[in-house]
Parts: sequence; structure tokens; C-alpha cells
Amino acid sequence: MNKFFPKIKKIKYEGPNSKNPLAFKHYNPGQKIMGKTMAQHLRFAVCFWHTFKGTGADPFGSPTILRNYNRAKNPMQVAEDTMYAAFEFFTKIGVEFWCFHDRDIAPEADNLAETNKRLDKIAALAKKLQSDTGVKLIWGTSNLFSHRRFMAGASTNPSPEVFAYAACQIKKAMEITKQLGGLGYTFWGGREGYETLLNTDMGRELDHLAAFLHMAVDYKKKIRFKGQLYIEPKPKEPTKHQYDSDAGNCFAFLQKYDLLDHFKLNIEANHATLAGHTFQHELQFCIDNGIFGSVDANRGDLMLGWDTDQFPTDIYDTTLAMYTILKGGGFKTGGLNFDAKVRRQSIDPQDLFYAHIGAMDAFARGLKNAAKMIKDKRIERLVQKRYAGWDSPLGRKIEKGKIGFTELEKHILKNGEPKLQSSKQELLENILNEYI
Ligand code: XUL
Ligand code: CO
Repeated sequence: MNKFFPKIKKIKYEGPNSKNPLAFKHYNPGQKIMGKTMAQHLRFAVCFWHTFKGTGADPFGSPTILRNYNRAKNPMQVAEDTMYAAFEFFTKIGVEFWCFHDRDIAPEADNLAETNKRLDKIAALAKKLQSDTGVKLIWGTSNLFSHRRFMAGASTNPSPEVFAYAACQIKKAMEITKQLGGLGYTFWGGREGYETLLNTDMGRELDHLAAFLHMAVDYKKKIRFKGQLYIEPKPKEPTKHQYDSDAGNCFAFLQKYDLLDHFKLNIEANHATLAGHTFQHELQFCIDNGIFGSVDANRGDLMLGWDTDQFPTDIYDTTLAMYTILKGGGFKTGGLNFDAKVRRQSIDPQDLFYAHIGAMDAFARGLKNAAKMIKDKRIERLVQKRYAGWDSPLGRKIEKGKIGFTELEKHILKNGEPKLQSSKQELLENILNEYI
């Protein structure tokens, strides 16, 4: 396959001294780190929507990015060409996985039956290209937010007719995800949220969202789809308040509605920062609560308050993310999916390659740094020391629930003022810098 990116050959690892912009400097897929190859640790995925359907359009201007696979007059021809271009890209960049929304891969027709026929046709092509190339589907998802029928949400819409339409879409998208051997299925809230509480019955909408997800769990069982279901938190955009606002909120929702056994979280870096958290915080929260699933790897811009979906290049971020993920046991069904788009002015096909090469190298460096940090245990030891008091007789009794307020009062009256210790933040930051 050399039709849509004819100037680009397969991207190779050339090492840190290479000056070739179309080579990896750090991502060496077969290199072993802590017993697994880099490829096995990082599990990179390319997303169909930004990478192949992104046009650079923004609220102030029309598309700037014109692709050779987007030229045909017939929209189904465009869909086929784009699928070929995508698999050419996946193999040249050397990722193991891809992912898509239903409406990215096949254009919507005038009615559901015809739309589904179009999806079947393109899914069959994707299946063939998967078996030709060995590239696998990390997850599928459904676009329940672009069409005007979903302007007031999908499963949280005030109309049950829209709820029903959304259900049809998920049903079909789950079926094709299963056909393509997808390892998961992601629910991102889209327009599940509100613009004003003046017109919104929030309690009822959340009950409907839960009912919808229960139906998805039931249908998954019915068709024997074995993939992992994910929820992807995001606090705002497109709505002013998105219901799945952050990991903590999703965890509470899943517990309240008895869905915790069926879902894990897909954490997106830029969504974490929009929620006022660090990427590392959201990862750690999921790991601590057994709900870590997958990652949408990108980055925001600290000067802007919206979802810029930039490619991840910040080595601090990738190092801390990989440190947290490795300590949490690594990926199982998920991976690092680049839910990121090139900028409006990055109009060359090569820019797509530079963007992914940079992001893959940034995570490879993060992985190497994190593995050294884990091996050296310098940070871990300082944390252990900080909590050492909990291994004393007093600490143990509290943790085991063997002591109450009366005994604690006796203890303090006898022993007096607690001894304080430095938290050593600056020292820890310096140690981290030694690895960057
Ligand atoms: C939107 C977003 C989506 C999901 C899939 O901010 O991240 O692309 O990842 O619907
Ligand atoms: Co995402």
C-alpha cells in the first residue's frame, strides 16, 4: 500500500542521534523494558476521526487541510479511499491498533437502514485490511453528538424517540466492533449534559443514562461481545456541564447504578486538565479504585480553556503517566490512543507523520524514564518513609479499626504534640528532573 502517502516509507527506529525527521529517536518497538517490549507496554493506537477526517475547520473558518483521499465526488468512494489511506498510515507509522466512531468511517444516509448498509460495506473493507496488515481494533465507538437530532443529548435527551435512535446506533456500532475483533467499546458523553438547569431534569436524565448503559451491557452479553466497555470522562465541551465530568464522578455514577462490574475508564489527558486535575491524578484515581482501562493520549494548552487535543510532547507528562501506569500494573485491554489533531496550519500529509512520531517518541521516553524511576526506588523510598508512622503500633491499630476516639485521646494526652516531618517536595522534584 503506497497510494495515499507515496513520499513516505515505513518509519524506522534510528536512535537518539538521528536527525531524520521521519524516524523514531526513542521508540524502538522490540526493545525490552521490565520484561516486555516497548510495543507491548505502550500499545499505540491511531484514531480515525482526527487523523483522517480532521480538516482544520474551526468556529472561525472552513477547512484548511485537503487530503488526496477526500477528493472523490461520491461520499462512499471517499469512505473507501480514506480507509485505504488509514491502513497505509497505520502500517507506515507502525502502530498495532486503531479506533473509530461509526460516522467517521461511513457517511450517514437518509434513513437508518441505508446508513447501516453503508457501515456494513465499509466495515467489511476494514476487516479485510485488518487481516492484510495485522492492525487490530482497540475500541469502537458511536458518534451521538454531531447530527442535529442529538442537539439535546442522546440517552439523556428529553425525548424517548431520540433515546431510541441512539440505542439503534450503539447496537449497530457494537455489532461491527465485534465483527472487527475490537478489544473494547467506548462511551464518551458527547452531548450528555446540560446548558442550563432551568430546562433540565438532571436526576431523570441520569437515570436514563444508566438505563441506556444497562441496555448496552445486556446487548453485549446477547451478541457475546467480549470487549471491555469504557466510559471517557470530560467535564465540559460541547455542553457547559457534561455528566461524566471526571473519574471520581464516573466512579460514583457506576456505583450508584450498579454498573461498576461492567465498565472501566478511558482517561484523556486534556479532559483531565479541563476538569482541573492533572492527567496523573486521573490515572492514579482509576488505578486506586480498580477502574483503569485505557488512555486517550493528548495534551491541552495551559493558556486556553478548551479541548485543543494537541499531540503529547511534554516529557514530564509522559514520564509521570507511564510511572503511574507501570506501577499500577500496565495496560490490559487498553492502550495509548492518540486522540489528537494536527493544527489548522499543519496542512501537509507529512505533518500527520511528524505528529505521531513525536508523540510515540515522547511516550517511549516516558516509559524509559519511568522504568528507571521504578528500578531505582528513590522516589518510592521517600514516600514509604513519609508514611512509616502507619507501621507503628498506633498506625496499625487505626488502619485495622481497632481503636477509637477515646483511646486516641489517651494516646495524645500521654505522648504530647506530634513530631512533624518535611514533605520533601523540592527534593522529589529535583530527583524527577534527574530522569527527564
Ligand atoms: C471528545 C473525545 C472523543 C472521544 C470518542 O473530546 O475525546 O473523541 O474520545 O468519542
Ligand atoms: Co477522547
